[in-house]
Amino acid sequence: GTAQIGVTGLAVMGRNLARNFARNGFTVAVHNRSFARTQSLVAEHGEEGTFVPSESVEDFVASLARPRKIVVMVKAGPATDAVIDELVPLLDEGDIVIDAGNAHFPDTRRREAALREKGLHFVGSGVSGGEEGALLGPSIMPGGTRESYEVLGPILEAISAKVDGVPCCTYVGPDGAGHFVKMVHNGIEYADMQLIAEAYDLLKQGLGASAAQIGEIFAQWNTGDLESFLIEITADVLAHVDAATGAAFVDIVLDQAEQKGTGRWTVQNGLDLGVPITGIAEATFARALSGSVPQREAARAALPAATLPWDVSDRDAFIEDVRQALYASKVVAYSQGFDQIAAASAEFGWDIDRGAMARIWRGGCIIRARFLNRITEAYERDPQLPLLLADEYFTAAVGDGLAAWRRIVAGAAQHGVPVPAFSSSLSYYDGVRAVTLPANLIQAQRDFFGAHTYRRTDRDGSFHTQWSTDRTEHDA
Ligand code: NBP
Repeated sequence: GTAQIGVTGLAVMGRNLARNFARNGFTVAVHNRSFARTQSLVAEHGEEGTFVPSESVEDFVASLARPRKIVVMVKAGPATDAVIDELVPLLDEGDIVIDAGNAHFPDTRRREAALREKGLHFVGSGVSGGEEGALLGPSIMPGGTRESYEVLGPILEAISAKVDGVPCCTYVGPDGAGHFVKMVHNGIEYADMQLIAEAYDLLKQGLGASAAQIGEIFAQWNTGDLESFLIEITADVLAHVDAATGAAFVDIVLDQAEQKGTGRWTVQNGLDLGVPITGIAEATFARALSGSVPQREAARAALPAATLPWDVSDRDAFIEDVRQALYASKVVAYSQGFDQIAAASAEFGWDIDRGAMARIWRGGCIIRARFLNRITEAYERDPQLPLLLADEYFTAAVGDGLAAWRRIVAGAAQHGVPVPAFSSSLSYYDGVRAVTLPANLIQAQRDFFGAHTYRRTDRDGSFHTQWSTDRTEHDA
């Protein structure tokens, strides 16, 4: 065969990826379980490049040049395993199978190990940016062997988004590293969206501003430090008018957020690794709260507000406070996400370059933003940076907004505006910078009821106090 790359699974994502390869001059072998999709792709877009359609998996595999490079873009889960099982007996040593779907990284680790035993390369690759990204240039996060990236990298980089001429695609790390990083990307996306939603709510409740007015504020913010795809689309959405009613579009959208599960995976992993990703967790729980309809109905009827007055007479100062609080909270949420990447990298031996991850997220994905350059620069200054917040740029940026951040979180609490992501980010900031935390008391309690032992501030070792008898201390 002569095709340079193959794509199997031609629903919206696979179809657009295949077109992207073809438009970039690659000869693309295309296949789908039901042949009709393959036929419609070639019929509708055949003129965009060179497609080699096959009805059977055997013909599809045979149409590819070796080492074969096959992108699997089917429904995540059992469908992915089914396709891999069908492909594997037809492949030869050194061939590369790329799962570009939204796999959970433990599945990717399992699949990579199984294919490695058979002499095949398995590349679990995060692909962000949805349908449009797949067609016009996604952010691509491939894991697997370095050897496979040498062959595959140039092809993936060619179809990826570019920012300042730099591809939004780089080798992430072994086995599940690519899908892991994609998962954290989605978790950060949850946090970023929640923070923006809280800022919107503060402006709405604090100023009584209309959706259109708030949209103008976001459009203004998009010209500064906050410049990002999510802020841009927020301004756009807020300006949109519902055709049926003439009302602001957001005002007719039901306030119950849904989720497909990557936020939950990210939070579960944060718990597994013991990394406090409070921004992502609060964002995920905030969606759950919004969807807890019986609870909200019961609470709405029964719980008093007992709010205190909140002086927002200076509108411009208030808007600037919200902006600064949003930026500071956002820095915390990203800092936590990068901590999670560092922790997983250490746990699984992935050696992930965090600065490079920020670089490939600058384009082609939902969290794309100019701000990510600052993260890349921070990790260039210190690749081992223990905390993004401790980098000089971020310390200064958050420090500048600290008073505003405190005013907003305190004001929201007084006025009864829920700001779980703003306030947990501020609490994290105060917790991580605290000289002492009340964990001394936690340890004392644990020793009291469970003989879990404690360490002392004045000498090394582990100790236990005989709480129920004479309260003498013993080495543990
Ligand atoms: P879907 O997730 O809707 O899957 C449909 C595709 O899977 C079709 O090609 C279908 O074939 C194939 N398929 C199924 Br279902 N079961 C199969 C089986 N047992 N054997 C072979 N093929 C099977 O497609 P999508 O929305 O294009 O998404 C593809 C992947 O990309 C998913 O993992 C998804 O999570 C991910 N995704 C990512 C983004 C993003 O922003 N990164 C956005 C959307 C989706 P058929 O045509 O014969 O039914």
